[in-house]
Amino acid sequence: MKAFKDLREFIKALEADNELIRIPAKVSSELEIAEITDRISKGSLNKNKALLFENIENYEIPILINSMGSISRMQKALGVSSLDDIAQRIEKMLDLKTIQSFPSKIQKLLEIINVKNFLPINISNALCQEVFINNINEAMLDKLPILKCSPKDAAEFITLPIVFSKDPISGARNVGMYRLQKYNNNETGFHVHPHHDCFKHCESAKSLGLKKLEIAVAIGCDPAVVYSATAPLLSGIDEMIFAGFLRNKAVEMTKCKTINLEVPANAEIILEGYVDLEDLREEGEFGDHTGFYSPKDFFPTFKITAMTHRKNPVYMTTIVGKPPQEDCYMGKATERIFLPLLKLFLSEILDINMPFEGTFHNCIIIKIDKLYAGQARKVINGIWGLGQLCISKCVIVVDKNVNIHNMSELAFNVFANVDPKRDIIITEGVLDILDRASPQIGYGGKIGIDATTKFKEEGFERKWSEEIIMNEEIKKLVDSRWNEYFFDKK
Ligand SMILES: Cc1cc2nc3c(=O)[nH]c(=O)nc-3n(C[C@H](O)[C@H](O)[C@H](O)COP(=O)(O)O)c2cc1C
Ligand SMILES: [Mn+2]
Repeated sequence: MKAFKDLREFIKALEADNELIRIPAKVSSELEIAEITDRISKGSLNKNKALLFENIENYEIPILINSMGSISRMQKALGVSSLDDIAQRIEKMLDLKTIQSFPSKIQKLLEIINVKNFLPINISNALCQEVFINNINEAMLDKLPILKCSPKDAAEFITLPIVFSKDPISGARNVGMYRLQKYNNNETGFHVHPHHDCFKHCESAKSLGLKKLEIAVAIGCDPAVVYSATAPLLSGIDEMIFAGFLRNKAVEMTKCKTINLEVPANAEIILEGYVDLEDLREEGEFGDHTGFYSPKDFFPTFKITAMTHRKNPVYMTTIVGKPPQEDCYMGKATERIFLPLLKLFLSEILDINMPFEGTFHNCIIIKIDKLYAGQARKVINGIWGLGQLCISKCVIVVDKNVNIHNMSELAFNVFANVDPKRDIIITEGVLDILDRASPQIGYGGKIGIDATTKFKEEGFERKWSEEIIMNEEIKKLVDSRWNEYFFDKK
């Protein structure tokens, strides 16, 4: 693939492929843009396109939104013609078939991830520092057309921030995406979930007796960098190396002006500052990607000490609300890209599908090559213990003959194959903190559904009745004569 140098090259590519609409009409960043984008995301006018709002009421900076909000734009963002291409690249590198032992696979994985070519390169004279503001009395956040997405949102939220931090103990970098609620010109909320990596950095800082954790936030980067901040990498793996791997070219970084962190050199906007770990403030409500408002809660405060940006920056953002919206397609990319890594841990998995309606953590459908009794249960329990998948609420496992991307075929198989008394696992454990139904935040009931063929050892003594499948030669015959039956009639 050809790596995009920056967001502007991506915008040009989208425009060249008729994937972007410019909107010169004056619009408000308060709800109006959210409503327009939501309609476009959901296919209004049959035009799900990236939108570039050029004229925002009260602001000079334009807004790019929905730029990765379809499968084709997500593929373009990552420079592939199919999201499975990246999985195949990973699979080939992992050489899963020839390396048999699990430790050697992990060793190989680490080698790949540390490949020299993908290590970020540090440069000076970075474009992201063309303009430098280090006086909090000058406009910083007040310059940015930050969106209010839903009517009951507590304030405006930066929804696509790429947050850089280093573990104060190990020095390892992490890059994650954690929303920022604007409190004023230079302060925001810092909404990082406890199971995410920057939370661990905050905890390391506290354990050293520190009251602050330096962070830098980039807004608007080349899309591989933006996507990498959302990818569920193993803790300790640098997302910028992963971005380098995705774009097949190292990410250029530069030292921040006022803090000890590096940021992507070609970013549109950079916020430099620190999380005040002792200044906890109310954050939320916020209309979340679940389709519901997440309640208020207390989070530490991000205090901005300096801001840098390119001349004429573009503010890249997204809306978060009822699916399908842009984040669904970022999630689909993750589903496809991470499949080979999932297979490292649970090798019987052939494919997975996290339908948009399940907003990722609520429903995961898995197809396996079942060879022995209890294997579906092994996979269900495995998923509940694996990385960010541990928050999955409902896990459904089916046999290898089912197309799990066809919901009708899936439902047919699940309804037909399940004996509710025998095949349902109900347990409790970790859930997404955004789950609206769990009795406690982040903890509650979970369900596993084993819709695979049942074996004797699983208590099924009868013969498993055979599915009706037409002979291939008859299908071919009817295919070839189809027009004769129906269209040659006078
Ligand atoms: C648009 C968008 C918004 C997100 N907002 C948050 C957030 O506010 N807090 C959070 O902890 N995770 C949020 N996430 C999920 C994390 O970015 C994601 O799980 C990432 O892998 C975390 O990286 P980490 O494991 O390095 O912490 C968001 C993801 C997307 C795509
Ligand atoms: Mn991480």
